[in-house]
Amino acid sequence: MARTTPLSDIRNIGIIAHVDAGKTTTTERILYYTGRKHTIIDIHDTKDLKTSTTTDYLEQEQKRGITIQSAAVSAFWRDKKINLIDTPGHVDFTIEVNRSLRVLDGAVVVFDGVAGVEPQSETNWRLADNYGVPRLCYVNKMDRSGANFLRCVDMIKKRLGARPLPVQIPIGSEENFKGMIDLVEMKALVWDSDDKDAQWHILEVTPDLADKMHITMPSDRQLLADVGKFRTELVDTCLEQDDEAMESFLTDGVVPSADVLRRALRKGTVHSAFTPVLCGSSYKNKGVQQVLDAVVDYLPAPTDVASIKTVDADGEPIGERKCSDDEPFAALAFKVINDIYGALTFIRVYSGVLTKGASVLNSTRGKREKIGRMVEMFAKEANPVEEARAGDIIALVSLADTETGDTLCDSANPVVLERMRFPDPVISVSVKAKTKAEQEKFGAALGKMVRADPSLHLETDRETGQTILRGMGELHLEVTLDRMRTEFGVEGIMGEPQVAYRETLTKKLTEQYIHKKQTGGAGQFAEVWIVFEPLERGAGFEFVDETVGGSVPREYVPSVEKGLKIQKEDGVLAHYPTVDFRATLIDGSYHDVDSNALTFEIAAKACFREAVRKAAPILLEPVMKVETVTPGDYLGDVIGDLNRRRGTILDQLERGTNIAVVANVPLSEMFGYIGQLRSMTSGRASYTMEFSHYDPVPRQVADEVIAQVSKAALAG
Ligand SMILES: Nc1nc2c(ncn2[C@@H]2O[C@H](COP(=O)(O)OP(=O)(O)OP(=O)(O)O)[C@@H](O)[C@H]2O)c(=O)[nH]1
Ligand SMILES: [Mg+2]
Repeated sequence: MARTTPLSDIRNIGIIAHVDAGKTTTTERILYYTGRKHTIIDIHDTKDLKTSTTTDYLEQEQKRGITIQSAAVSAFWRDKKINLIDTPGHVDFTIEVNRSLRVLDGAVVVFDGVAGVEPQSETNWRLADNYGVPRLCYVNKMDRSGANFLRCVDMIKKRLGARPLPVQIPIGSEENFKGMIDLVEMKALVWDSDDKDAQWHILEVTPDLADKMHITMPSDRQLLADVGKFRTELVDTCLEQDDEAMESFLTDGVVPSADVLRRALRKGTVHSAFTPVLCGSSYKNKGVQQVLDAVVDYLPAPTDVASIKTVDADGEPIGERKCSDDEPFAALAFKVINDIYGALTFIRVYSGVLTKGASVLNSTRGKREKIGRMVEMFAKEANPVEEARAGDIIALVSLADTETGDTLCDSANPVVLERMRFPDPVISVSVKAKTKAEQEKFGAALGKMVRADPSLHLETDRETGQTILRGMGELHLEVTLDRMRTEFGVEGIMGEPQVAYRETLTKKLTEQYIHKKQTGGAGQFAEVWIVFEPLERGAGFEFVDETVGGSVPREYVPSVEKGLKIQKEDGVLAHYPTVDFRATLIDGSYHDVDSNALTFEIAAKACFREAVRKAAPILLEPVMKVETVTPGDYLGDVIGDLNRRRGTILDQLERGTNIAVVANVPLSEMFGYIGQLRSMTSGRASYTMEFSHYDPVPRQVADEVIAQVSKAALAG
């Protein structure tokens, strides 16, 4: 089979934003205007579960009116194939944005025209920076009371440190939002109805445009009066991208044509020199087709972005794979979904061609995978395909061993693609089946949920034997259990949320340990000398072998490392994992008969316990970055309350008519915050929080935590 869509005609893009900015609403319009869908469903009409938007089809998404998992759809616009992933804005589901951005070539960042840049706009923007994904900005909700385009552009500059470049300016705002001036064509596009099928009129940009459109608000009129200034900024910025156009502009005063401008905008966007900004109101059906035009005109095709890097066993880059059908096959598995019908593994093909029935290598795990059914996903609908080519995003049915982040490749040309990074879960709950009879079914379903979501971790409490589920937030854990009910038909119960504390040491010391046993038959012997030293926050664990002359035989060094790795998970203070330290094996001794892998593992474990107790261990706690948005009247109360929660106020920002208080607060102090906040502000304030970093727990608080853990252990 030959390629049907040329690579240059493909756009793999994501829609990212803070909660409620209008990503799903925009996606619905995109599917409607591209002819993929005949009715538009609005988010607030799905709560009775009788209907759903195409991408928010989970019961939990319909009921709560939020997106929980990313969903892929595809559509054609001006003969270009757009593969689009709608992502969630809620911080608890950041993993979904993370993995989508890893495999996409471009993104549309949606902003609420009233709130502007919100915490999750910032987090997602930084994620896109990390993955080097070129972006467009879309200032949505221009129809809402308080919408302000320029304020949003200014926030993009200041809070995101970006270089926004308006390619449109709005005509009017709030209930008087009429359309926009296209600064590339220098034409006004105006709608005289909110109807989804209303066509826009094209008008000349004349000085009396504001009067003709009955624009009365002074700031809206000023924006239109400044249209020349915005056009100049656009032309000047475009000229930076095109030497030839710059030359003829400077020498002969030739103003670049719209086509020349669009070419320059494409070049600058693809190289992230700037970010074009558009405006509109998806809900009122204004500006969505123009966003589609911009996606086609400015966002990269798979061949426009840097080739994917290949890495060695340590994750260090060693080469690259070009996006081409002629290269050997390589793809990255970025998402695994499990339901009663089996597993679906989403892959992005980076090079080569994959055909049904092929046998490929999972190079991450060194296992072979047989490719059975292949499908192109359209939200929850699966359409069978026979092959997939470079640049495609498809799903494979029922793979045996492939997990999120693994590479699949041609076994004759093995490579490992750059891995994905996952956020660390900071909150945990104990979970169990509602009835004893369902325990096994519950365990199996839980295993599948965890396999599908790398931001969930499962462990067994050593003391109490309880199953502990760790995740990104209370909502994340609640939704996980609720999905087990709807997707696997098994009900669970959840304990009180707990903080995922950690332990570390603060002193460097050298410890010797001799493990020796002489009981009847064969004896046991191993001696180790290990230096333990603290590392900076976030460094994790490092093991170094500095032994010389075979004092610890080479084959037993891995056993020492293994012993330390096991033991560090059970900290000396309160059984939390020990982090941010280095262990250097410097010396030891062995016995020809009595030493083996196990004796060295035992010695290493005991050495760790003895050493860390002496190395001034401390407890670390997750600290959250909290942003509380409140009307000014309650500012004092909100700040006072955050202080009582051991918070450190970092900043106060204007947010429309409200004030956003930004603070670092320990997670343990944030349980039940929403209730307190609501009653303090008569329900008028809201907040978001995300993990920031780990900090030492103050002595007195730490003593309480440790006491509680040993009490629970006794009770358990
Ligand atoms: N006034 C107005 N409301 C809008 C507009 N776009 C979306 N909304 C409303 O904003 C709410 C949130 O919209 P969604 O599309 O679910 O937002 P989202 O960004 O997908 O949200 P999450 O996926 O939960 O992060 C819904 O009630 C929409 O009807 C708009 O242009 N104007
Ligand atoms: Mg959504």
